[in-house]
Amino acid sequence: MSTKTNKLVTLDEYIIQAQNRFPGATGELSQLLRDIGLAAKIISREVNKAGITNLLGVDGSTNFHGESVKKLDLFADQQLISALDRSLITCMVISEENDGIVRLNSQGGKYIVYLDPLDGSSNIDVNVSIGSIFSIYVREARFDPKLEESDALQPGIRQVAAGYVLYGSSTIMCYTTGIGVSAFTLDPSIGEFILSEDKFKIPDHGRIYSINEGSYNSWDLGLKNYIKYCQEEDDETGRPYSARYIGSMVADIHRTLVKGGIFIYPSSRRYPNGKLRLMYECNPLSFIIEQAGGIATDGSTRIMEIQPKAIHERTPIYVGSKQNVEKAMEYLEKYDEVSA
Ligand code: AHM
Ligand code: MG
Repeated sequence: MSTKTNKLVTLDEYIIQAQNRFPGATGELSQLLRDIGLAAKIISREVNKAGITNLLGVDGSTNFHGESVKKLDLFADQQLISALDRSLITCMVISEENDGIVRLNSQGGKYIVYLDPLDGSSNIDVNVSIGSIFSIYVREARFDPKLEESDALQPGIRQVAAGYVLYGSSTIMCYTTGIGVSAFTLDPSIGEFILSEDKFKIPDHGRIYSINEGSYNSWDLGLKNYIKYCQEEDDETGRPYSARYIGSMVADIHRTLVKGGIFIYPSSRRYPNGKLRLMYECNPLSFIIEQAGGIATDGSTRIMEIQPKAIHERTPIYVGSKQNVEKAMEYLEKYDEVSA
């Protein structure tokens, strides 16, 4: 259940009110969140008119992961990075679209920001929801002039804020600074994000499972049996559960947050370490889900406690409502023992 609000509060007002609750706050994190909010509005505008302005489709190049780059991916990347560069409080950005770290003009800036500028980009051409994801850390060696990639290799529990923007039937920005989750819906008529949910809570149990079942044959036995469990009939737990899979992690996580259930991207033959990226997909969305009362694990370790070794590393993920994820873990453990 979430708390509905009646009073109209904009994202900027909300961020400033939240900052005022902490007398020592410098306002830098608030500024950073407002910068992301502004970039999100610009990206949302382009997403909505992409078909008209010919931003749909590939730009002809491939990014360093070997994936074809969509024009909107590049646009979103540029918008977010230049918004963060403008206010001179972020020293570096790590983005799915860039191989190494991106050093910004303020090398002494306090924050390190991870970005997936446009997640789910294979859905762009078919007019299905896509999203942007961000994850924010403080640079620990702040006064060391040498900015290194290793400065960014911090576990998810050190995130000071994280969130996503979902470009769906409406544009929603959802973020946490570690004291609950708030969501804002963009009102295009006034160009403002308006607070729509405060203290977002994920249901403890949901009746939806979300996974790409095309890889079924290469899953571990525990996962195969858990999915079979989801499909069995049982009135008490409301099974069979419904299967829903959009193929945009932001959209699948947003639905999971609202309706409950479980989202899984496991390891498979094609993706032995899972497909999704630890630092700019799994950590930020796990932070949101945990702050809403849910769980996120790689199958044995809490996602946010994984010590990263590389900025673009991947991880399997099981995330969502507490009861659903716990049940999935029971199956993984049970069949792990059997095969041991
Ligand atoms: P992307 O960042 O290149 O768009 O890839 C990530 C996306 C996620 O949004 C989504 O959960 C996943 O890839 C879907 O992958 P698949 O098509 O293998 O199910
Ligand atoms: Mg992505």
